[in-house]
Amino acid sequence: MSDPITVSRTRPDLKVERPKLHKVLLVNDDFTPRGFVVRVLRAESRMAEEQAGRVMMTAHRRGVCVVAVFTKDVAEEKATAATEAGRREGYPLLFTTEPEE
Ligand code: TYC
Repeated sequence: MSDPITVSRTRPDLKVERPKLHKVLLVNDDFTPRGFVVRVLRAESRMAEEQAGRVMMTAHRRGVCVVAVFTKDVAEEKATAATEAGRREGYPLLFTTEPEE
């Protein structure tokens, strides 16, 4: 007779950790026109006019505002694309990223 088959009933110790999310931050400056910031937010983040206006004004008043949260790669791509949209028009508009706590 063949050997009995042994089935392990203990689960392997799976540690699948959720990737840390990263914030896309809009940084205030003294030169980029408010309307242009709103246009970039609408184009790059698909935001409605009102929400884009609120995000822009929060960055304007407080220095910085969270725009959205994504995985690291996506957050970096979005920040780079939005920053480049400003550069193409000669503005110092800056989007950065940082990991969520
Ligand atoms: N502070 C700019 C101005 O008064 C407008 C502005 C808002 C620029 C938010 C950047 O992230 C920004 N024209």
